[in-house]
Amino acid sequence: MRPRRGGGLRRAAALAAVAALAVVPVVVAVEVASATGYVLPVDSLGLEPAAGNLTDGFCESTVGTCTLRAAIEEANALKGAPGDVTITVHPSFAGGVIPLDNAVGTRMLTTSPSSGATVTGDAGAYLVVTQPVTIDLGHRIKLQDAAPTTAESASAAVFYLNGPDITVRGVDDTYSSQTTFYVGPQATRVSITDGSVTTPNTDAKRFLVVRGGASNVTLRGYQVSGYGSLGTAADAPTQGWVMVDGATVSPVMDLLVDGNTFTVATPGARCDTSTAAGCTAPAVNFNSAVGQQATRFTFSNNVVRGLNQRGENWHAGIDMGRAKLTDTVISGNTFEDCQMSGADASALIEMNTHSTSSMAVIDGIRIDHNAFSGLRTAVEGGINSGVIRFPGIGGRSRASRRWSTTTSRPARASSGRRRSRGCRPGALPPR
Ligand SMILES: [Ca+2]
Ligand SMILES: [Ca+2]
Repeated sequence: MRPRRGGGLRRAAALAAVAALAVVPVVVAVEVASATGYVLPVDSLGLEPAAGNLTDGFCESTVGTCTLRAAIEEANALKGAPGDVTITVHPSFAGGVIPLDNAVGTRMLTTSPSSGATVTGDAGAYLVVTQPVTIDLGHRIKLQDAAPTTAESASAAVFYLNGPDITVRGVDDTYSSQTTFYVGPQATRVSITDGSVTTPNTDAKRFLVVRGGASNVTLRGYQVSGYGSLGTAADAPTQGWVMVDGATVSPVMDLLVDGNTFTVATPGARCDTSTAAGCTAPAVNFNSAVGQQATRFTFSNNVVRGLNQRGENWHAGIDMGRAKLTDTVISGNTFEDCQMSGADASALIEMNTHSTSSMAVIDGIRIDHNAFSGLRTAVEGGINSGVIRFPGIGGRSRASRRWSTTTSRPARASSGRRRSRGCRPGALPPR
């Protein structure tokens, strides 16, 4: 039986529907939700575009189903107020995997979103979100490269989020041959939460790209493993987990990465591009070009696990080595079982590079209550690397700086914002 599509009722109609159908529990759940606006319940694993009236709040693709693409196109056309439009998985739909390939017709965006940026691999995007919407796939629908072992078999970003008040949650194991979540320059109040992704190999290049101009972007509650691995630390990187790109002119404002787990698949294995085992990348990387800017970047309550254990390429846990950052907070994180080179390679919290012409410019940073466990160095007595490395002498004249650093986590666990009890030569603004 084809699942019922119960979405898109206006408030009054929704209330009437509740009264009329209250004896059917599943239907009640859908219709009550629609009382706050529109609910667009996906009941298909296709990528057919929307058909018919795009602003009646009724999700309908060219083949009569409600595809995720059709639901997003309807949401974009509705231009609802924040919280008004929700895309869910229909309660009686089994869910599954939406296969992604290189057929251009399956993409909402067929040109690269990378203009003005450095990471240029995304040839478009399968799904483009430009207006307020909550997309909650409830861990039931995934989008995946249909030929994961074939290079560049799905060469577009999966989600291009480029508008206001967009929440995406419950999206597991979603990847193409390029970027999973690409947050564009028009993005504001965008939240990506509550999911888990492990890629089958390194053909999936990046988990998240945040472009300059984006503001109030939150990544929270994700477990991330796999994806591409960088070459040497000095390379201009195009692969990894969270990357800031194209912010050399307009900064990223208020980027919050909180409560996530970034894990190297099979730590200690030789980096195997066919499985992503052992491949390492920074959890957050501002290194796509010199001078990527962010104002109020916060990296808090995350776990970063298993970096550099093989010692092939040395990567920072957070690579700010060539960025320009204002009022940064790195707090409450745990770095587990990571290895440092002991030689002149990346520190776990890196604000330096091998070049004085491109090291970080840091104006206000608080680093506190982070824990480092299972830490190793490859070279006993190595003195040039470290847990935290600040910009060197060559960068000292380039900006005023306010340091605030402690490296121990308090014995008493606490939630919410933690305040440094260590040296705070310059107070940072309240967050
Ligand atoms: Ca419609
Ligand atoms: Ca592939």
